Amino acid sequence: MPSALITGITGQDGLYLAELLLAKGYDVYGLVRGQNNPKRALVEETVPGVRLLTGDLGDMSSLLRALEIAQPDELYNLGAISFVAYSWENARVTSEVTGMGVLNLLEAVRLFARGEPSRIRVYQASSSEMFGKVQEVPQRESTLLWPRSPYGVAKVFAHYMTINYRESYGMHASSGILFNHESPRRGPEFVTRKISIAVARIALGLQEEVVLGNLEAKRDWGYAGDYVDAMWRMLQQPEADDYVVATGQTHSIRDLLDLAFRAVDIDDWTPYVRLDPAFMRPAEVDMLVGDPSKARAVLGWKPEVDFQGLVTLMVEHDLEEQRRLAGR
Ligand code: NAP
Ligand code: F7E
Repeated sequence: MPSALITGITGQDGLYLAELLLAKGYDVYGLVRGQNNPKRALVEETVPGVRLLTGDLGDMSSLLRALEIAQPDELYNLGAISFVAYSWENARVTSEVTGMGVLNLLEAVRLFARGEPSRIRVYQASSSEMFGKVQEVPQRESTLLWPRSPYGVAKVFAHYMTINYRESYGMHASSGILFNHESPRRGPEFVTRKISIAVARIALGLQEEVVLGNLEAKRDWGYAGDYVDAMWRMLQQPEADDYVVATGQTHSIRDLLDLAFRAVDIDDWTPYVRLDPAFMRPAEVDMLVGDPSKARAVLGWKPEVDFQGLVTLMVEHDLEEQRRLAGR
């Protein structure tokens, strides 16, 4: 039975990936940080087959200990400070976790693998935020990186460090350059889930408006359940490599609002949306759209859920959840 270790198990992707690997018969270990992490219970409830280990990307000895216990064939590094807006206010800690944390992990694998560096296959969660001020449309693996936030800069560092460990030590380390992917498990700070929760609550009469920032930005949004499958496929390849994972379609926040409100039969959302500059970013990534043709050709991967399906899925989930929370 292959063994896999997932960092970031308490996050959106960690849960979907754990479900996928358990269904494939893996022994799955998950790294949880903190002495009393409130999300631990959610992981235990959602994926009870996962064995949880304590550790932090900032603490290399905890990573070495996790490797010792899990003896993984595959290591998925999903752990990060991942909220772009937060990264300006907390640039140093974002750089330490999202950037230097990856160096800690690669170094831990190199030391642990003792002269056999390709024995553990490594996945690094790179991001479309690395393209930032885009130099090419659509963005592909070879597009010049131009990050626009401390988060994006930290991800670029981690991305090139992953490539460097592959080239320097022969590690089987792959980077998935994933474009935005969402789900009912998305944190409520991200715009898709903020909107799906607000729309559900507005439809149920529990909330009057949603307060947002820039409605013009465009993202290539896919479904997280589809994207974790691409991560697994990358680690099944004989050679490690980097892949863009995206739908190839882009939509604005306005398009997202259209679909989300339409899902609760509201055609004109303008009375329910207020703009506040507090949600604008010091530098914006205006337009992202990925070219996933390499992932399709080499990995045989393609997304199953389209944008409309994704938004409907999220709003329907939040209608049910908000009804339950309101005791209806
Ligand atoms: P997420 O929900 O924010 O999860 C992030 C995970 O990282 C959480 O489990 C968090 O644990 C963990 N973490 C934070 N600080 C840590 C530390 N010091 N040591 C160990 N773990 C730590 O993110 P996601 O959406 O699942 O994304 C997974 C990965 O893909 C992240 O690296 C993200 O940057 C990247 N990514 C995401 C997207 C996307 O659209 N979702 C796109 C491209 C790349 P706590 O629960 O303890 O905070
Ligand atoms: O913002 C705009 C905001 O926070 C999307 C992370 O998973 O994907 C994610 O990063 C857009 C931006 O995600 C609000 O200005 C408007 O243009 O949902 P988001 P993100 O920044 O794209 C990438 C690929 C990652 O790697 C990251 O880890 O929406 N926007 N009004 C807003 N955004 C938020 N959060 N809140 C608003 O009120």
